Amino acid sequence: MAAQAKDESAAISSDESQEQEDTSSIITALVSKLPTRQGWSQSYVLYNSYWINPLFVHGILHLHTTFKPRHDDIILASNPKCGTTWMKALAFTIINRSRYELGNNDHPLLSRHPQELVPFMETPTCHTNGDGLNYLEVLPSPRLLTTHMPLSLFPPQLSSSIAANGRVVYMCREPKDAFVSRWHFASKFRRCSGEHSTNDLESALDMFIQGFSPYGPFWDHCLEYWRQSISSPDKILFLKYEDIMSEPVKHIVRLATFLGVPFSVKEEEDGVPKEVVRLCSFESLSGMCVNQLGEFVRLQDKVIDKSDFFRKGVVGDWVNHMSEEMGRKIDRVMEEKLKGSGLVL
Ligand code: PAP
Repeated sequence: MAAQAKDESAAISSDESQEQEDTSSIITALVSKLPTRQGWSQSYVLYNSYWINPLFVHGILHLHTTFKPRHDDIILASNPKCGTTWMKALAFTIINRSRYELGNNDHPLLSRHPQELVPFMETPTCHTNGDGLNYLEVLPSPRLLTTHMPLSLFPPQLSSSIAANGRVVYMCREPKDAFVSRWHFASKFRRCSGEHSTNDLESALDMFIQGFSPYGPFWDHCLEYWRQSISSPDKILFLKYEDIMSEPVKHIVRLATFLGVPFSVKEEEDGVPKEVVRLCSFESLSGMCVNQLGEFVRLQDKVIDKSDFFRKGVVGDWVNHMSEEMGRKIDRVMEEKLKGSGLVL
């Protein structure tokens, strides 16, 4: 009996891996036909009106076919360089505060980079060692998941689940600061071979205002989430990097309430929200050894130092890199694109 069950399970898993390979070949063929453009140290394809690295498009389409949402999933979404690392640390700490007490030496933030604590949903399948979406399935509930996908690219099964009972937190940032942050990050990307290549700031600016940036156009990405947050405020919380910076405790309290784990009166009296803010601050995280040493290999052959997710962490740093006229170029395009939406960035 045991031998028969083993044979059957081997046959099923071989069927499954054949199916996975077939899906993968279909996706690869589809992605190879998309318009391609080089920039930001990588190549991008235009998929559903968004410029996305082809490996991430692969990851997104894979999610469409195999992702199994759970009713209590929490999705942390953002345009790249808008404060994802910060949001990962905050949401993780808030959700797990009864399991991992703040101030304890074994708090996971002390031993793992926030990027590792909360997985990225559209991780290319080439990074999952042939394990498909197992890295998401093994997570305990409620799962905290991050994505840079625009809302319109969410797998339909995830959209239905969110419409029923899910929660999405969207982190937005002033575009000039997000642009400068991305430009620095792209210049840090290097191949395993050590080769560097990046665009100068002026050319990067031209690309950005044409809508060609990673997961861009930047404005369409923000607008999709903004509109949905207005129509379904109980499902989508729209946060701005600058607002959290200026009134962190107020927004952390709001975030905890939205996530379904509000701070009790006692916790507020004991200063727990303040302690969350402190632990997850730029100064605190960037000073930890775990975030200063080591590197991540991304997108097959690109390497990025763990410390590169912590550069300056301030509001308005764009003035140190761009002229006023360059800044006005971004302001003008944002004003035009956001007109009438009620969203001001
Ligand atoms: P990602 O989209 O690749 O995940 P993301 O974390 O969104 O990156 O962006 C990094 C930016 O957030 C950096 O901004 P800067 O280049 O303008 O400095 C980084 O410094 C900033 N950042 C990281 N952690 C924090 C934090 N705890 N508080 C505030 N800003 C932070």
